[in-house]
Amino acid sequence: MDPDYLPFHPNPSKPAFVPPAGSVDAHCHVFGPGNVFPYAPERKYTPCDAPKERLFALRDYLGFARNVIVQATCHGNDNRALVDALKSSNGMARGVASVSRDISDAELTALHEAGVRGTRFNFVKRLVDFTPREVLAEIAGRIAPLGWHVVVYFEAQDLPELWDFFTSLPTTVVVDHMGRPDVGKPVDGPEFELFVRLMREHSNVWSKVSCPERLSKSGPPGYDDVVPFARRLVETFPDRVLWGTDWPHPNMKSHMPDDGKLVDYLPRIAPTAALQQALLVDNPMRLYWA
Ligand code: 0GY
Repeated sequence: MDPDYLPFHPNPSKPAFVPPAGSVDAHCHVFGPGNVFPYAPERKYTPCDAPKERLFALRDYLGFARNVIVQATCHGNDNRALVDALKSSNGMARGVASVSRDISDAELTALHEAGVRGTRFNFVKRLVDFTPREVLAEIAGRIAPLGWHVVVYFEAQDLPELWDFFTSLPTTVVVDHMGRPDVGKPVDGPEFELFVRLMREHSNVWSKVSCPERLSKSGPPGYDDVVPFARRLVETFPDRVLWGTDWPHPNMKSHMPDDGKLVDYLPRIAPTAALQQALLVDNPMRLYWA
């Protein structure tokens, strides 16, 4: 583990908010353990081990039923830890993998059978080396016939340059963490308006309204400055939003969130029972378990 890397919260609080029955934590990771599933040589950080058993225990403790486990960059295109977790989940987890252009059809089929339903393209420069757009377009063309979607992770200032690529993708496109807006800027200012426009004009674009702990400048426990951004998306696009804990919170340098408090943030961004049901149950079930 990197010396400045914070481990996940050892004993999160029990949330006061009770998620609706069948809720899905639609953005979380498994890391290692490194002695079984080694970290990728090209990784930009070395995390703490965050094995499947801990993830499934947290799911139960927080009142969730299912997980969507997202391949993180520290495992590169080696999806073995992810596949192992999916196969151990009794069908209660689906996955988003990272794949390279030279993956075979048989390997894609094996990932699908394990429960993978998407691939992730990461554009955050501190996390990955550059991959040419034509390579990503080729991968998107390969996974589309499987009914998979593409998850994209980028920072708000890069959206103008990425717009044409995103809008050319032939699949559903799921944006991680609202496209990482600068929440010091107005929620109705030009930067976030561009992201809202992407969703308004392209009905295949979804957003995770996750990670207040990464975006907030006001900080825990309330992450108050992120609430208007997430709530705007939940209320404007109730059928195309997802939420996840982001456990074990890789690369959090300022503080490590209490996962129970993250769950208590949910009714502030999805204030009605109908919005909570869509965000936590109906939307992820449609995308990952249909
Ligand atoms: C997240 C966020 C981060 C890391 C990764 O794949 C990754 O390594 O996504 C981050 O550092 O912001 O969603 O896990």
